[in-house]
Amino acid sequence: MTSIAISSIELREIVLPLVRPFRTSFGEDVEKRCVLLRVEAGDVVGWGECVADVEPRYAEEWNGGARESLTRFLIPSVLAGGPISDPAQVAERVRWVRGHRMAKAALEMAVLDAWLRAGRLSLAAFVGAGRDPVPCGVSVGIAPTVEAMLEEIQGYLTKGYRRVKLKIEPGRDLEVVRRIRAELPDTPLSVDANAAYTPADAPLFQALDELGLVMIEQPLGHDDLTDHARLQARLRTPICLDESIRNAHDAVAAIEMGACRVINIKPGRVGGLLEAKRVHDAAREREVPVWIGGMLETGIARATNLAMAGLPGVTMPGDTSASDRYFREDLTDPFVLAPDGTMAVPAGPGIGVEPRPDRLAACSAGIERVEPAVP
Ligand code: NPQ
Ligand code: MG
Repeated sequence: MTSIAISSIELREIVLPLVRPFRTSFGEDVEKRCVLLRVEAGDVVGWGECVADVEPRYAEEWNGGARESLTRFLIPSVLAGGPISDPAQVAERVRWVRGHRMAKAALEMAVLDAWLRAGRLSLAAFVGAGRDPVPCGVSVGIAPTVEAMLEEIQGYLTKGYRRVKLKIEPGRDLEVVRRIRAELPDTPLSVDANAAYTPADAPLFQALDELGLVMIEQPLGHDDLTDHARLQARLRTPICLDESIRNAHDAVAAIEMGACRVINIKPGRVGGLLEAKRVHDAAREREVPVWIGGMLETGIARATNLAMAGLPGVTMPGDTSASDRYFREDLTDPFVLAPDGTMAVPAGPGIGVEPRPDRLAACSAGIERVEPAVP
């Protein structure tokens, strides 16, 4: 069995400008800023990306907090445990830390990448993801006018994207979606509210229920299941939960109480790739379709999302869009959409990609290194 001894873990912040501002019900981003990890172990290097944002809007975590929890608690705990012979050891060694799932996921990704590279195994093969290429969808931010959104959507449809997700917020919902649906009667369309509504908004969702949407994503509270169950009982359109699903236990509870009929899996949100696989397995056992979400990842975490999208229970196109949906230049070689709306799953060892040295140099800020304590 492969075993790796970690000699150092480096953190840095990556800054990538977005091709256009991305607006959701929780805020607007004009650039992507994230913590990137580099694990060195013998002659292999592993990469991990944290999906936290600059501010704790989508979730409780944020870049500054992730960095602090990694350097103070998570990395020292993993290093203190000695060599890694099984990637599950990462989650075990940081279990004493409550929460901080995005930071934990980044660390697990980096160690897993190094471990897989040492064993010459791809992430897709390791998790049992056989589908390649995978169908891809796209998420459309809130724009000032419906015309602007339609023009953006037409560009994505021309490129081949198989599903279009519209971000909604109070005041920019029913009329916007109605007009877009009228222009695109046959396009698979969904909406994502990012928890911007309350149970008092049930009439809005009943009106949206008439528009033939593939799903309504996270309409209610980020930490709620019961209100979603009550709303789902009144709708034909499946509710998809995103923010509310923090782990496989939540997924089982949500499915059993009827809070959703679809789950958006984001490995970073649930604490790592291994927990994401468990969410997938729990949903698949219960015949609930899942898809892989997106958080404007650089090519590093984009590669891992694509690998997970090849799992057998992933039966809907994800927010696994091409690099050029978000960046003029990615950190890695770009991920490119094929004309049929699919993307190839990286096949090389580990996550299958690495940052291009020139891009890493151009986009990095604040590098910091943590090494094992001398015994
Ligand atoms: C969602 N993503 O499904 C998220 C929300 C989101 C593609 O719609 C930095 C960190 C930027 C987290 C942008 C999409 C983010 C982010 C969007 C999460 O709800
Ligand atoms: Mg979402």
